[in-house]
Parts: sequence; structure tokens; C-alpha cells
Amino acid sequence: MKYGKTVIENGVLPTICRQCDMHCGIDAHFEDGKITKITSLKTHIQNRGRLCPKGSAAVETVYHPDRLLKPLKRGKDGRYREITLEQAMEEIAAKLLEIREKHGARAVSCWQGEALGFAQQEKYARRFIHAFGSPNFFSCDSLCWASRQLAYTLVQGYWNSCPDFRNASLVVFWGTNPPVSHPTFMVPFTEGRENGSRLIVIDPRLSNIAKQADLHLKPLPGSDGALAWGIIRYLLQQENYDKEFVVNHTVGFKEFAAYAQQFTPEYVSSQTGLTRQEILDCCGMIAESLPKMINYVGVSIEHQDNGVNSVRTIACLGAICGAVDIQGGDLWPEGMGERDLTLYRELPLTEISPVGADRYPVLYEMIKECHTMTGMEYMLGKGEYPVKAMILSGGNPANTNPNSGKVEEALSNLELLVVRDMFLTETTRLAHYILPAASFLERTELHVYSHYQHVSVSRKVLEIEGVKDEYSFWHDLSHRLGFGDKYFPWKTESEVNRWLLKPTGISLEDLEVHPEGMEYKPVRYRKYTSVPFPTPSGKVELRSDYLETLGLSPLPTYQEPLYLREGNKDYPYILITGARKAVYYHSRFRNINRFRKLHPEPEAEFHPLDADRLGLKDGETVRISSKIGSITVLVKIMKSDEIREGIIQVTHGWEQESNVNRLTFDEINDPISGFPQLTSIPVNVEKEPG
Ligand SMILES: Nc1nc2c(c(=O)[nH]1)N[C@H]1C(S)=C(S)[C@@H](COP(=O)(O)OP(=O)(O)OC[C@H]3O[C@@H](n4cnc5c(=O)[nH]c(N)nc54)[C@H](O)[C@@H]3O)O[C@H]1N2
Ligand SMILES: Nc1nc2c(c(=O)[nH]1)N[C@H]1C(S)=C(S)[C@@H](COP(=O)(O)OP(=O)(O)OC[C@H]3O[C@@H](n4cnc5c(=O)[nH]c(N)nc54)[C@H](O)[C@@H]3O)O[C@H]1N2
Ligand code: SF4
Ligand SMILES: [Mo]
Repeated sequence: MKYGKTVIENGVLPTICRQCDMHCGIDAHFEDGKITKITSLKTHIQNRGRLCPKGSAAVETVYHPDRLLKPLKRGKDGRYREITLEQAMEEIAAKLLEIREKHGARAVSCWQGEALGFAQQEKYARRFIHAFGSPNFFSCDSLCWASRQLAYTLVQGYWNSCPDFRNASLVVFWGTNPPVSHPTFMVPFTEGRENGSRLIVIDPRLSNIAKQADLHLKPLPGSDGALAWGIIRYLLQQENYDKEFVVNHTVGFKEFAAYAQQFTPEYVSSQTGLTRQEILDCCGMIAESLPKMINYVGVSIEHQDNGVNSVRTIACLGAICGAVDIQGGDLWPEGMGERDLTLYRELPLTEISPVGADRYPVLYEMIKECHTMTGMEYMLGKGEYPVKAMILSGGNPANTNPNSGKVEEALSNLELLVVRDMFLTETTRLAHYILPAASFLERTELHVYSHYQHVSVSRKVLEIEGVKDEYSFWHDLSHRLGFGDKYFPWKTESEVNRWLLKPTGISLEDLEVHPEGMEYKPVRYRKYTSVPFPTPSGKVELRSDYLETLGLSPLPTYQEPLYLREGNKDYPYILITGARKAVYYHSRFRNINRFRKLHPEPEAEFHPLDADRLGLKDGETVRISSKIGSITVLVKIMKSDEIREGIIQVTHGWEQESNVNRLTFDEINDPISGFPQLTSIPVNVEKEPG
């Protein structure tokens, strides 16, 4: 199908893909006023000629027959009917004012999902909600990325989401599978391998990256912290760490080193299920490679019940080796100095109790995220005050947040739920108003690659009548509510881009002629020799006074995973969730036929001995149950080296009775970040009769 108006009728234009957080450079090809093909922009700094399958599928997504093109309103009978955008916006504005009048501004909230998260698009929503008078901004940061960001920030004051793989002697991947999840990492990583860098992968499964490893360790889920402490103890005993760096640039070393002593190879083995020899091999390889070592931590470490402290331990391991802000290590990226769209300085609104800020103060103070799982309680009327309305865009939390049954209940309890999406989803089905959203090809925004200290701008190459981009939506709504002139004065997103860039010395025109990206500041190393680390003490904090004042553990202490501590004979298997598939993105892309053919059905991965014990055959249906619910999926029996015995893996994003978040809980949260536990869920498995 063809609709909308393209910026050129025929030809090729460079822009940026924003279907995931890699922001690859792409070329959009046009024929007779339609986008016909997406290829990679060979010169772009980020992907240098690579394109993942999802990149090319943007054409199918944008012109998909199921794409939402008209606003829908739910009637009293529960059925959705088309409504004009003008009427929908008018009614939404009126309802927001009514709720603010009745319950106060903080009863209104925003939510931004992964499709818009982490950058410019998310900041519009943050700006809007504060301008409206409410501090309640929710997002997928309550279960993604924020634990790593705050763990690293607690230790060294920053987190670099893409370290210098090209120049490292050793890369250690902890619970991450970059060929699938971060395809562009493979560009510098492959160059590093060609230069002789070695690779350790720590993962209970034989992931794509584990197949390339010099050493693959398969620890029990949730035990990574013990392994990291074991490595630290070994290096301290061998006196193989950067003493000069430790003395001059860290605090808390004495207490830290004393705590490490208990992590003998025997104890680490008892926690991780790894052999003493495997642990010593890992320590030995690290000791030989210092200091050019990279530890990259994946989302699965965040999804453990003591995740922040596990990540802090790994950050401390890099720090004592001096692998901080050096070539081949963990660069401390410098920002571009663009203007800030958010209003946290001007209108912090902390006096009206942002949701979750009292329960998870570190998450709120460092990331400015209201804890979504606490938010559900407020929506259900069990919080300090009620949350009655939400404007949600670019996310599908009824599928992707833990305990999705409860999420459905909470969102259904709202007086106003507005969802902006390109398709109908499990979340739009709960909305009072569903608004069609523009795709990334229908907006223009800045993309900052902080690890390369580069910036690009993407261009709007398509316009579809009645389908608003995010900025136009916030602009329109804020003007109806009376604060548009003050907070959303820019008529177009290009004007916003220009305003953002003003203090940087880079102009929009420069960026438009440099689609491959422009360097905003050359990369410099060892900045800490002249500038203090951005932590409270100005040094790397192996011990945090800040956490201690909050009653949290000052050292990144290890805690045995809950399932090992408590044991549970009713739920004898351990479920890990979320191992990504190259062609799916959370709940997205299942409507692309050629992708669906590759992975047609939801499945659970089993070790052959577990399958034998349970009497399961490949392709049979099983029921997997946790203490809160059950799902049905197909059995996939792996080879014996592909997954650890006793562990089952199910990828999230499938609908209804196969949605693994019907099993994951929302109440056992990381004590520092409040993250849910998504990788060590005790479950039981039964064969489905028939
Ligand atoms: N194609 C595709 N790409 C994506 C996404 C997607 O849905 N699809 N999602 C994007 C998002 S938002 C994110 S956050 C990233 C996540 O990307 P990554 O952080 O790379 O996460 P995964 O690819 O899920 O890989 C996690 C690995 O950790 C292992 N694992 C599970 N539990 C444990 C444990 O306790 N310890 C250890 N050591 N390993 C464990 C799993 O077996 C799995 O192989 O991917 C992004 N990229
Ligand atoms: N069990 C389990 N659950 C998990 C995870 C796990 O590992 N295990 N991983 C978690 C992680 S790391 C994350 S980040 C979350 C992500 O969870 P979500 O934020 O819910 O992400 P998606 O499912 O990708 O939903 C994105 C939605 O945005 C829509 N969309 C796409 N492009 C646009 C656009 O340009 N504009 C707008 N308005 N909408 C658009 C899509 O159609 C889709 O419905 O899931 C989490 N859920
Ligand atoms: S990795 Fe794929 S989906 Fe992500 S930005 Fe690049 S091309 Fe787009
Ligand atoms: Mo994520």
C-alpha cells in the first residue's frame, strides 16, 4: 500500500534508523513517491555499512496494512469508533483539565516506551508533564538500562554504553549477546578481534557471541556478582591491579579488599556452579590482559534480584585494574553541551512526591524515573495519592512489564488512558483514545553517539495526513492546555533541533550536509588526571557514603540469588526470560511475515536432560507456571552445550497465553533501583494434555 507524501518522488536520501537504540545510518530509496527500500549508509560512523534485518523491514512497517491511520475512541459499549483528530485532542485536553481540577496535577502521568526512549522524543514527554504540573514520568527505564547507568555512576560517575572494543586486549561480556542485541557493537568489536583481542562470555546459554568466545562460562543465573568478587580477590592476591590508580583515584579500598577475601574459588564455585578450574581460567585470562580490559554488562544482570550491586562489583573490577578512561577501556564520554529540554531544574516538583521517589530514591535522583511497578499501585488506588490519567507512547507495557495481568488491571482502572502507537497492541486495547503515531521516518531529531562523540540529524522523509509526530502532538496539546507558548513555542521539530544545538557551535545546516555524523569534540583519555570523577568524592567509589546515608549497603555486597536462598520444591526449574531474537524487538515485528516464518511460535528452550526427565518432545506444548500465573508455549530441546541444565529460557513479546510476563513478578525488586527480577524465576513445567 502507498500513502502519505514523501519528501522526494524518486532517488535516495540518507537518514537515521531509530527502530532500536543503535541509531544506524541508512539510505531511504524512493520510487514514484513511495519508500521502496532501506539500505545502510556506508559512511555512517555508527554502523559503517551494516544493516540488521529490522532496518530493511522499516518499509514493511511503515506501509503495513494494519497500520493505524485514524484516531479511535472507545465507546460505552467497549467498541472503538473512528473520531477526528481535532475532536480527540479537544476531548483529551478537557478531560486532563477535569482530572487536574478534581485530583491535582500529579494524578496525570506520561509513559514513554522503548520506541521513543532515552533521547529527544522522551524529553518532550518529560517536559510536557512537568509543564502540566505533575512529576510523574514513567518509562521502560524502570526495567532497562537505568540499573547499569546508576550502578556505574555510583562507582565512577558515568556509564559508557559502548566501550572501546577496537583497542581492547580482552572483552568480557556479562549476560549480553551483542550480535543480536547491539549489532553495531560488532563493528569495533570485530576490528578488535582482528587485532588479537580475546573474549570471555559469561552466560548460562550458548548465545551467538558465546560461540565465538575463547572462554565461555555458564554460571547459575543471578550469581554473576560472586564471580566478579572472585576475580577481584584473585587479582588482589596476585597484586595484579593498578596500585597507583587505586591509591590516587579511589575511595574505600581497604574495606573493599577486606570484603573480597571471602570469595575463594571454592565459595565462588558453590554459588555459580562453575568448576574451580573454570574460575581460575577466567581469572588467569583477565590477569594476562590488563589494563586494556572491557567489561560490558547486559540487561540480564540488571534483571537479577541484587542486580545493581552485581553491576557495581563489575564496575569496581574494571576500576581497580585502571581500565577507566583509557584507550581500550571504558571511555568517560564527554557530552555535546546541547540545551536541555527537560524542566527538572526549573520545575523539579519533588515537593509533590513523584511516584516511587521515596521507595527508590536513587532511581529517582539519578535517572528521574518514577518507578513503574509502584505506579501500578497508585493506579489501583493503593498509593499515597491516586494516579488517574496517562498519556503513553512508544511502549506496550501490558505485554512487556512484569506481572502483565496486574498491569492490565491498573491501566484499565484509569479515568483516561491515551495511547499513541503505529499498531493495535495489548496496551492500545485498554485505551480510551488510540492515536496513530508517526514512525521514525516521519520526524526529524538529533542522534548523539556519545562513545564516538559524534552527532547526526535524521530527516523527515514522509508525511501522512492526520498522523502526528511526537513533537506536533505535545505542541498541540500544550497549546490547548494553555502552556504551549511558554513551553512548546517551536512550530516544528526542526526549530527544536536548532534551539538544542545553539550552544554547541554545530549548526543544523552542517549536520544536514554530514549525514555520516559530525564529531562534536575529539575523544580524550585519562581526563581524571585533571578533572575529578563526577562522583560525590571526586574519586572512583569502591564504597559509597551516599548509599550508606540512605540505609543501603555502601559496598557492592553479594547476595545469593533468592531461589537458592529459599529453595522451592513446587517450582523446581529456573526460568530466564528475554534472550533477544534478531528479527523481533520486544513485542514488535511479529506482524512482518518474512520474520514470522523464521520464528513462527513462542517456545521454551530446554536442556535435553530436563526434557527427558519431564518426558517432553520437541514441538510439544507445555504449561509453565510460576507462583503468579501460567503460560503455554512449545518445547524446543536444545543441544546439551546450549543451555545449562535446570534452566529454561522464554523470550518475551508474545501475546496473551504465551506472554512470559504473566509469570514474572513485580514485587521482588532490586533494593537500589527497584528493578524487577526477570532472569531467575522459579517455575514448574507440565505437559499439556492432548
Ligand atoms: N533484536 C533485538 N535487539 C534488541 C532487543 C530486542 O528485543 N530484539 N531489545 C533491546 C533492548 S531494549 C535491550 S535492553 C537490549 C538487551 O540486550 P542484551 O543485554 O544483550 O540482552 P540479551 O540479548 O537478552 O542477552 C542476554 C543474555 O544473558 C543471558 N542471561 C540470562 N540470565 C543471566 C544471568 O543471570 N547471568 C548471565 N551472565 N547471563 C544471563 C541470556 O542467556 C542471554 O543470552 O537489547 C536490545 N536489542
Ligand atoms: N520478561 C521480560 N520482559 C521484558 C524484558 C525481558 O528481558 N524479559 N526486557 C525489557 C526491556 S529491556 C525493555 S526496554 C522493555 C521494552 O518494552 P516496550 O517499551 O513496551 O517496547 P515494545 O514492546 O518494543 O513496544 C514499543 C511500541 O511502540 C510502537 N512504536 C514503534 N515505533 C514507534 C514510534 O515511532 N512512535 C510511537 N509512538 N510508537 C512506536 C510499537 O508498535 C510498539 O507497540 O521490555 C521489557 N520486558
Ligand atoms: S540495529 Fe537495525 S533496527 Fe537498530 S538502528 Fe540499526 S538498522 Fe535500525
Ligand atoms: Mo531494554
